[in-house]
Amino acid sequence: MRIFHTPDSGRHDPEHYWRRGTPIPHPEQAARYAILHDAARSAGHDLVVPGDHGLDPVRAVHDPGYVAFLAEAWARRTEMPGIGDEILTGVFARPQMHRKPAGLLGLTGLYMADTSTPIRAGTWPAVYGSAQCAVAAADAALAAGHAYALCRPPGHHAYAESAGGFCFLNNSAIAAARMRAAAGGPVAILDIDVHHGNGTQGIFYAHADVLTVSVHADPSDYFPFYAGYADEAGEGAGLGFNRNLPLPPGSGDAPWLAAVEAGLAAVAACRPRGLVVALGLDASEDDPIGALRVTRAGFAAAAERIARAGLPTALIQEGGYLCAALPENLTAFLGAFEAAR
Ligand code: SP5
Ligand code: ZN
Repeated sequence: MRIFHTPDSGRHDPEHYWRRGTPIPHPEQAARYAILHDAARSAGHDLVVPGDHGLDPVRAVHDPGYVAFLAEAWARRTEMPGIGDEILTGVFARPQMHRKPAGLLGLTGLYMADTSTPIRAGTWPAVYGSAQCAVAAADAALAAGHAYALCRPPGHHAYAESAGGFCFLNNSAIAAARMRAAAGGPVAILDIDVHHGNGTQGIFYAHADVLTVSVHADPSDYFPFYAGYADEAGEGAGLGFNRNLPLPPGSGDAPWLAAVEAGLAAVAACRPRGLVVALGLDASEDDPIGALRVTRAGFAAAAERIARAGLPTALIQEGGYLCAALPENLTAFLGAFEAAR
């Protein structure tokens, strides 16, 4: 498997995450990059640092003001008196109140959905490099059938104009838009991260040419809480082109694979030119913040079914947190995918 990665992924190093009033180690740690990279290399995959395609593929899905904020925030940090190692806010714009202010603190609350996305010295290079991996994987999937982007930080909770859920730029959406433009026709995204792909859904909600399908733990009492329900089907021209398949917490391989198969049936019905898989590995039974009980064999079975769809496929890394099973689940997925092609 051709794998796109960049050492810049290690430069975003959030330390803490506020959980119920207490700072705990941030789950989306820089070590994820090294662990996934080393596992892929040991398994014999072909690791490549992508070329630079600039910001045009990013601006194809993200608001230019938001992209400029991410790119420039660290250089503007002296606007926040007393700023420490990271830019973060405790004040947030609500939907009823979203004027764009001039200052950095107000902008941070406009462009962030929660406190999980601190901007530190190396955040932008990591975020930018992660998006470039997604672009390269989309191109390679169309040229050579399939590719994997080791994206870190992840992307699927990022909307066109907001960060959240450890995500800044929506790598899966960027890959899908890139494929749609290059292939000149509809594409599909199948998101199997344990969390609903709310940012991806939001970006394409009114679009008929990107089918978005997400298999995830029921958001009734789980992140991202405010989206991911089965009755969200798209709007306007996009009505019928969003599909949510929430599962009860604790669901294991059988219901999860049945949902993946239902998702693949929806993908096949729209006859896309390409497929993006938002490949979170946090549905694992061993994941520290997961809510489902998918085994390594379950991930391999999903990979086999996805490969058999026979579409040009860009696999985009999303969540999946530090545990012994994390690298094993990646190599099981990639190995089973290749074996089934
Ligand atoms: C890309 C992705 O998977 N984002 C997930 C965002 C989840 N946000 C809620 C995290 C709750 C963290 N709880 C930490 C408990 C550690 N024992
Ligand atoms: Zn996740």
